[in-house]
Amino acid sequence: MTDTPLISSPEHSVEGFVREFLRELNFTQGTVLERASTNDTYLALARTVRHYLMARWMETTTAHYRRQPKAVAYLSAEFLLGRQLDNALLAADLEEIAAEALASLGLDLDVLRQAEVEPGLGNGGLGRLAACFIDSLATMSVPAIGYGIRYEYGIFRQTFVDGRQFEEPDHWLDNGSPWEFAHPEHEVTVSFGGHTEKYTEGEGEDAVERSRWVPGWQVLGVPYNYMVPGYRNGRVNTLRLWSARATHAFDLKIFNYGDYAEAVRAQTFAENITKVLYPEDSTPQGKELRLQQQYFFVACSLRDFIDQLLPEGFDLHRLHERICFQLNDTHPVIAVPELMRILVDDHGFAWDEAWEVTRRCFAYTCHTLLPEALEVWPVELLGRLLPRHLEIIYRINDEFLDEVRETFGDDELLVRRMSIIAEHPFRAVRMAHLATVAATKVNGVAELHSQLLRDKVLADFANLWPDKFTNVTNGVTPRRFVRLANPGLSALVTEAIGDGWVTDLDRLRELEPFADDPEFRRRFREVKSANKQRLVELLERRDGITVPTDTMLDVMVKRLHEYKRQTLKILHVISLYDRIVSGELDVDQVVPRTIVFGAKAAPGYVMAKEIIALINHVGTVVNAHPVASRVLHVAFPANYDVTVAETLVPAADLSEQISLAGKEASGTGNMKFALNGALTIGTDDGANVEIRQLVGDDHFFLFGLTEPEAAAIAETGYRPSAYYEENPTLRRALDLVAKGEFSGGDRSVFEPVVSNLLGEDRFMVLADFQSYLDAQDRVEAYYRDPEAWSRSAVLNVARSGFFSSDRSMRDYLDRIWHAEPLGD
Ligand code: GPQ
Repeated sequence: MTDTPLISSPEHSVEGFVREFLRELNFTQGTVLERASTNDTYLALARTVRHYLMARWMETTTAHYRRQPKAVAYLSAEFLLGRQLDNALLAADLEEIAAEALASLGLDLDVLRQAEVEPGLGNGGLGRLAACFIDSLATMSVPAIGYGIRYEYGIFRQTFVDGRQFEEPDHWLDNGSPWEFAHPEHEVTVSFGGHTEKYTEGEGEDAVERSRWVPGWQVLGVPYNYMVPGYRNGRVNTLRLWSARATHAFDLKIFNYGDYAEAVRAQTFAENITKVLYPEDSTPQGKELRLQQQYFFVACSLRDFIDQLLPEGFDLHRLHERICFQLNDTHPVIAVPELMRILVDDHGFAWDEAWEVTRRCFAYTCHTLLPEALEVWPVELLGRLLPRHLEIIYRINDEFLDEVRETFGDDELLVRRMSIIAEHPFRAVRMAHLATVAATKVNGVAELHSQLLRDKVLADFANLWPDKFTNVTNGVTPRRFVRLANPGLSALVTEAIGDGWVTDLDRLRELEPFADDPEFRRRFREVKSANKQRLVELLERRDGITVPTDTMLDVMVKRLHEYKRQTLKILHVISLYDRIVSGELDVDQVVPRTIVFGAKAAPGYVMAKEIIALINHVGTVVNAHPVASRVLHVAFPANYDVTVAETLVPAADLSEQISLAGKEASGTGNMKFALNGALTIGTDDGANVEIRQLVGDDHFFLFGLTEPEAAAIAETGYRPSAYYEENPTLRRALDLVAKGEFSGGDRSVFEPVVSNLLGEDRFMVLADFQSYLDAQDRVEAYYRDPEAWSRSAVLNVARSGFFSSDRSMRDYLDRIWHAEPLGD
């Protein structure tokens, strides 16, 4: 088969760009420059940029079809992409051309940038990680496809009313979505419900008992393709997100009965599946619709890969030679029984043959250590929605438990612990166990996390299959989070060591000598200060928040979760306030700081929402206090998202990474801050451990219990009130909250927060309080010496190259996928 020749890309010049842009504005957007709205011009601009990438996209896709290399399919319920325009301009090397072209038409690229609504198709770290990974895979020319869900509503928009969080729907598609390509002609059918039936295949001696699924209802999955451009390497990979529609047959039948309204209702029912992203991060809710979402996207994706991307007649016994399905946490794990079903029921494989193939096609990444974050599905629900899959899971479990008994003897306690099926408090499928049994490899996302998975969370499995377990420390893409987010630092670094670092971040090491160069440090500080100025302007414009310029910028941005301990940070602020107001601290001796929070809470997570309210109320009081506000300022812009992060991270001096040791799997914000020259104050947790090892103890503010210490305290019985009783500073801070200092004298408002800390304090905030305050004192002292501070900051940049997601991808390729970049 020969391919039709491709229309060549528009001319890579200002004139070429102008021509293409005007064509788009006139012929696609249907307007003229003089009457175009900002959204019209943004859409025309986006489509123009798209055209430059189109030929590369088609060529990459064609190369994959032709050469049939081993590929990676990254299955993830979340891809938190962030804005697309800048990344596409960067990849296509069009930044300057576009700016000039637009300027020649009297348009400002900066203004058009702001018109883009980011696709918020993820909750936080896990979804953003997926977006970084597909960026790196494209940049490294690895044959890879991302598969996920095209939610009509992404993560909710957060607003504050009287300091309390309210949620509003995220209408991200309202103004048009120029980065996606719908392909209804490639729709696939997904089944649900119904029952299974036994039947006999063959006769006499050859007869085999088989089971088949008789589904109860079906929906269609329509693929939407997104470009994933590699950085200036001529490659554009694909992200394929699925959207649910009612089946035509279903419609027709009901329409023919004359029940028009019922037919439309059925349509809505089907389309509900991809309507909204579940906003719980690390705390699954076990909702039926969520299981529908999971099966829906996974079934679409497997069908797509097997039926569309493999050549006709491909021998599925060799499927593992062509693909590794990477399971991003347990959300896509229902893919395991689905592949078994496809092989056994649709392709007539014997069970053992099918299992042999299946267990070589999957790898599983676990992203948590919290027991409540491990997904389980009630057997009743799974059996009702996916009866055939439940049968398959039971059989996988039976054979697995036989293996356990063979290896360890009849240890029924062990068997019960390891079983894929939990019996208490209700019968349920443990998705992490299913994933671990099926996967070729299981990985954690930072050294400490992988160690704790082996030693604690999945210890029985690691005993059985020690070689199955491995680590891949997370990473972040340097394109978005340094090159684009921090143009000042990028220019400075490039001037010093050339621009090779953008795709080879280890090269940042070459900056080390510059840390000792006073002129370089001065320019580094200049960049930091300009970045702060940008942030100040953003907060003013976006939120109407006024913050001082040129103070120490102390930032804690991440989902609101008790284990992440935003309460510890706010107790520090309260304590500073208290000591300033009481005169214990001389206000003129305090280093002025601006403390910025950004955090969304899951809408049903009551305590997290109380903590948000507390932060906002403390902020109001501190910012209004005539003395305290001279040195302290608290800002909590609502609706923290990727776009805000891109301005906030480069401006930060101090990065707060203060989870209780042993609770944060990795963190990725920590990496972004270090790469942008913030110093970390952090516990010995997640990837903080590796950051500290790399940047050096002298350039990192460590505090708090270690994981073994915290575990030992939990073992012997933790008594938070003891810390309260023994530590007057802590007592005063908590008493201020309790007596209503931040709630207009009303003692009831934050009573739940205070009593939780004093009574339970599951994440040992009080135990780490003094150690945290001491570390903050060290921060303050160090910050007074700008030369020392900026030297450390430069060394943080120079030594954080390891945290590129390109390195993460190399590790996955070597240790897990055994796939390779596609050469020219
Ligand atoms: N993470 Cl289980 C999420 O963002 N959502 C989740 O549902 C789970 C984990 C995070 C995790 O908390 C961070 O420590 C990691 O850095 C991040 O995943 C990416 O691995």
